[in-house]
Amino acid sequence: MFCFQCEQTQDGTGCTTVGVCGKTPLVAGLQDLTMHSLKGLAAWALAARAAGVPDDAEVNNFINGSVFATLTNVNFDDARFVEMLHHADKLQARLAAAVRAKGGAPPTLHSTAELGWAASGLPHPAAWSVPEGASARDLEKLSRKAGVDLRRRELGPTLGGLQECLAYGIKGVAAYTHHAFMLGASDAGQNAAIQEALAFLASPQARDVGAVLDKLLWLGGVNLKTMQMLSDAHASRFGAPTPTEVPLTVRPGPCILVSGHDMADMEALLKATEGKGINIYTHGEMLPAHAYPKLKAHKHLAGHFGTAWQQQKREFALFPGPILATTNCVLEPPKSYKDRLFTTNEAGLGGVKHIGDGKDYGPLIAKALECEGFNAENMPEVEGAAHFTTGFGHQAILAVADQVIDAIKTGKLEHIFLIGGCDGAEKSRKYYSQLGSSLPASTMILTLGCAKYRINHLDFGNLPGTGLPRLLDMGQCNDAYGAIVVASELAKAFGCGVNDLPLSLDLSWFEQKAVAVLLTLLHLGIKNIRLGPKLPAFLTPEALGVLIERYNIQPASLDAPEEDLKRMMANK
Ligand code: FSO
Ligand code: SF4
Repeated sequence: MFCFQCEQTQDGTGCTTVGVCGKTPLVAGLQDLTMHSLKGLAAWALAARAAGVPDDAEVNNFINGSVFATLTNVNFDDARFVEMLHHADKLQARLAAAVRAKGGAPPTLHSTAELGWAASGLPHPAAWSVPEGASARDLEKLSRKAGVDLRRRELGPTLGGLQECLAYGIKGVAAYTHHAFMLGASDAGQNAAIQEALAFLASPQARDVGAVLDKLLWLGGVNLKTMQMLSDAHASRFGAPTPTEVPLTVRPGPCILVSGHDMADMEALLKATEGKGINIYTHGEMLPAHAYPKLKAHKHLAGHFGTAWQQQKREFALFPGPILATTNCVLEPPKSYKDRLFTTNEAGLGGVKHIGDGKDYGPLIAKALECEGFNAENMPEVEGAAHFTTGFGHQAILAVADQVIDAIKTGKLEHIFLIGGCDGAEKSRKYYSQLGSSLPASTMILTLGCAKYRINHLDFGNLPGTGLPRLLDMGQCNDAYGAIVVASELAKAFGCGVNDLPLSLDLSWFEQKAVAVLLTLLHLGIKNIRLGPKLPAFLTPEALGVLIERYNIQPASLDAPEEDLKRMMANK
């Protein structure tokens, strides 16, 4: 296997024997093959659209969901990928028949020589299908011909890495599009754009470094629209988030813990458990659920348990009830809680119960009633803060925009820091806690994503001379659109560009949703972004050089957060 799609990749170069995430070579191969197959399905979907075949909602959602399944820490279940590969073939045959019926043109089946992967034995993805009777192991063997490493060797590390960067950006956009779909929002243009980007990767145009760079920035624009769609979908379905203190204490009684990002599941589970005496707790990225008026109206949405995704093995083991993983980030569970874990949507783990599209939460509820639940003996001691605060979405921040603008004009507010993105297991991520805890009192901090857990237990108080809290949690990584709205509105108020605001972005990335958000920021022309803890392994020094030259992206100064602080305060 070879995979280097996330920040924690082995030795900063690539996972080759087993993933640091726990991904096996079998699953890694099946994921590579899934991506290969989806490039072909996307090419057929484009051909169908061009031929005037009506948009096929099943194809669109299947592509988005299956791409999402290959994102880091989403799905480790080989059987699910084998199913996806077969289903992709079925959908491809259906589209091909529809194109033929309309007299349309099929996708151009470029040779592997034209694509620059001559050593690959696999034909163009639009002409490839699962060989009859192939087992998961057979498919893994085949996948070696479609693997990242082979393509990179043939295309060269810079072009190969940039193509992968585009593939990872697509994974992020597809994930966000799928999240929006689960909330009832979709857009034909967005689906077509994802398919265009996938098909581009199986075209000779992708052999041109300049064309891939252009496509990366274009995809950042596509993601901006996706994130807006997702933000609107959350607000219209659950109401705009409002600032909310979320208890870290627990209530006695049966309990369910919900992780991941999917608020539609949260709402459905709250309804399904209404009046059953079961308390619902959030974990990791689900914390912002407490800020949505329609979700917090359910009195048994009781509080938050634990911290960020990488702590799940320790924290899930301590939770005396079942756990529902709605999306990333899941890890292979130890025995201590495997029988209490349930996945749904694109999340998947071999041997773990999966709640399918029918959304029957019955077995999860039965498990909650059967488990010990919280009682006087196992109530956790909460050390430090008794609550986390969340719910400062762009709507809440813009409601006090006049006060923020006044604080900047009067010098009470010198600088705003956005500390956003992902958390992760590496020790070097303490940089974000060190930076956060050393920020001067005249600064405000916006947080997004699970990176918040590096600092949200600290008491930042209010900005002196104002009633404004210094730490404003804007929500999940899925809510990054809100930060863009706030920055754009402040820039408008000051008649300047976002790069001229007293605002710095210090981003901690981990997986491919973060790649999509980064592309959006580059699309918007945002400069001087700090990125850490490590820079992407898939970008060579040459490719990084282009980003540094154009956007002054800077690696986080892990050993000297105070240096970063000084430079960021000076807008550098
Ligand atoms: Fe973080 Fe990634 Fe969203 Fe995970 S972006 S690491 S738990 O996906 O969730 O903030
Ligand atoms: Fe390694 Fe990350 Fe790929 Fe997992 S997703 S195999 S940790 S690079």
